[in-house]
Amino acid sequence: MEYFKNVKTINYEGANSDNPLSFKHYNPSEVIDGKPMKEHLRFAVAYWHTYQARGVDPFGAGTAVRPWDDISDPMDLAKAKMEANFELCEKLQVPFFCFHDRDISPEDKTLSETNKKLDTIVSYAKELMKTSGVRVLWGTANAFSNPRYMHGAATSCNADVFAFAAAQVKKAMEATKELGGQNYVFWGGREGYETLLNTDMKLELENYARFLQMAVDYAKEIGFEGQFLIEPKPKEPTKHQYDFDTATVIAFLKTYGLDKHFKMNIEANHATLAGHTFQHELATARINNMFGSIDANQGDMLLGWDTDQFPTNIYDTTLAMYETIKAGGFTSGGLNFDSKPRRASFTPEDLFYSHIAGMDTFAKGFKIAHKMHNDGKFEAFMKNRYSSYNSGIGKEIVSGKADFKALEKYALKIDDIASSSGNQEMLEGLLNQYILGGNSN
Ligand code: XUL
Ligand code: CO
Repeated sequence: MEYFKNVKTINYEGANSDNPLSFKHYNPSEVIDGKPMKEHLRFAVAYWHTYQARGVDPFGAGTAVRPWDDISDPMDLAKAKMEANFELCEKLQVPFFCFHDRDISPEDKTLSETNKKLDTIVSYAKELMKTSGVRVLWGTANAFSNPRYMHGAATSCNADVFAFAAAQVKKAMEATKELGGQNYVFWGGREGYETLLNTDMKLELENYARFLQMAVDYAKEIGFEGQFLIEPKPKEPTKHQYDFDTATVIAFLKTYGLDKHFKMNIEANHATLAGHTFQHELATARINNMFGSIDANQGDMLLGWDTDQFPTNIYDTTLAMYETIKAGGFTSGGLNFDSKPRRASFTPEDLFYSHIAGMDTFAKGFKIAHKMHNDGKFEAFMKNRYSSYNSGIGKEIVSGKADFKALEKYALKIDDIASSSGNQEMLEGLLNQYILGGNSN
């Protein structure tokens, strides 16, 4: 059955096309640096926003109109959504999707019943993969929606909840492996606290580390070779999330000897909630060799929560792709649209318009970033800015030869320190030249 009857395959029609159901910048087969764009960008659809979200907000009911609205049996509905998923991904030429266990299959009364249902849907998805090229970028477990997780999952005060979460993650890892998932994501749903008056932060963090170690051990046991990713977020749903930002997560992983098993899944809106730019979070992951994958979206600078809007800001996508290229590009990771159309964009077609806008913004950002990187102007500026470390006293500092006494001896002889300008506005103008077009573009 065809779910999105009003939409045919979305094709590249060029920057001047009037057809809203076409790509203006994303040309999947265009080869850049020896690789087609689809392999550089590795787009993915997020199951939860695309098929589960109804547009509910604290002031009103869902508004979404979806082709599966008349199906009431939970398993028929789950199957219909899986069919719709393959159709949407194929029509959008998106090669991957990402899912939580509870997105693709409903929860039942007991864990064993729930697991049986998940097995049925996983088999069905595998069946659909036989005739489709669409694959899984990553899977994860939803260990935050059910009321049992009110105090957290791995960081719950209740050991039974820890055990239940472990069982759920074990099963979600098996499902991800079964579906050929290239990564497995840990986003710390409710791993955090509301008040330190009732929270043993030390025990909770230690338990979280124990939990992740068990996941590492189990992956080895079952031969799951996908990359483990942690997705930082500073707040929401809890007041303080333990995986606050990339630097915090790296420190945590290093403290517990887990760092070699994980990379980062950086989400733009989580970065800005943490008071960082998207670029900052990506750069922090990159310089620590922990760049993994991206949850592509954008927040609203005037709102303090995770609005998960489709990314349409060309400056942000350009700088994100610049960091991605500097990190060597995606290996197992990709660009997952952890984004949802606004509540008033309620039609099935809006699912396509919104993905097209996001894909085009990233495709254009990638092309601009690729040119910036190839031209090397920013890199050359930066290299020159730090050139005092290439010789003389600078070289002695970075090679570890200099100590405080040697530096004092040197400093006592300095009469005048020559500074050079950081030229920030010149560089921002150059970035504009790349983005807006001009001699360099
Ligand atoms: C929540 C969020 C999650 C993760 C997966 O803010 O981003 O959807 O991406 O659990
Ligand atoms: Co996310």
